[in-house]
Formats: sequence, C-alpha cells, structure tokens
Amino acid sequence: MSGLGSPIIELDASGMQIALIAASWHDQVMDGLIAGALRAADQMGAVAQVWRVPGSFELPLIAQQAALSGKFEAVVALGVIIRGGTPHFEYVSSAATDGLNRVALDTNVPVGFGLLTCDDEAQALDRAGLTDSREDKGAEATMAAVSAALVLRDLRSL
Ligand code: DLZ
Repeated sequence: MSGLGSPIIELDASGMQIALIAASWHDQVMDGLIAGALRAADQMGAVAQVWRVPGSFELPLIAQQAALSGKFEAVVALGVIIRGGTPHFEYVSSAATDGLNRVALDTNVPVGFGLLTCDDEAQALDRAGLTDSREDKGAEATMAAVSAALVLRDLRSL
C-alpha cells in the first residue's frame, strides 16, 4: 500500500478469484488504477476478471451482482470522480461510496474501495499508480479486499 501510514502487506492468495469493476470516466487515471489492481492481484497469485461500467454511479450494482454470483471471494471497485462546478460530484461520490459499503455488508463479500474522489485531475493522476504517481490506489484497494477475504476464510474455518 502506498499512502501515509498504510500497511505493508504481503499475501498469498493463490488461485483466489476476484472481480474488478471499473468505471470509464477519466481514462488515463482509470488505466493506471486497473493496471495497478491487476499487478497487485498477480503478485498475490489471485485471478482477476475485469468488468467495465459507464460511471462510478454504476459501480455498486455491478459489484453487488459479482458478489452475489458466488464466484468471487473479493470484489474491487475502481473509479475516479473529479470535483466539478456542479453538485454531481457530491451526489455521485456519496451514492457510490454508500452503495459499495452496503454491498460488502449485505453480501459478506469484501469490496475493495478504489474510488478516487479528487479536486482535479492532477490529484487523481498522483494516486493512479502511474510512473510518476506517488500512490497506487488500485493496488491498495485490491490488497485490502484480498486481505479481508483471507481473514474471512480463517474466521469461517473456526
Ligand atoms: C455524471 C458524472 C459526472 C458529472 N462525473 C463523473 C465522474 O467524475 N466520474 C465518474 O465515474 N462518473 C461521473 N459521472 C457519471 C455517473 O457516474 C453516471 O455514470 C451517470 O450519472 C449515469 O448514471
């Protein structure tokens, strides 16, 4: 993981099936987030399938269906919302955030939160796991979801 105070996590998730749900707004940032998520999945031995949705508002529904399919131990949601001159930012951000949290709690499948809510595109690029980025939020969200899925495996085997 990459942000200040974030943990260093090394995980063995060999063969774990995970679903990556990725929005499509702000393509350069999304390319970085998806690449970071796939890199992290690969490093942990997890097998990732990617689905694209139009915008971040659509992430919760598709994340919910992936979780309910029973085929994935973890779901990762990736998106970028840039603050603009309209109230859309607040509506889309809170709908996506609340929805994704609800998916995890309703389905008992961990949902990695790889949704960037940024003031401008430069801030988003800095978190996108690109060559010049300081942070890699796609990888971070993927590691968090897989880590939680491994804890759930342990808890369910008690
Ligand atoms: C409408 C909208 C706006 C203004 N901004 C973004 C954004 O920055 N990032 C994003 O992922 N999606 C945005 N959207 C689209 C909504 O998420 C949604 O796709 C549409 O409102 C259609 O349901």
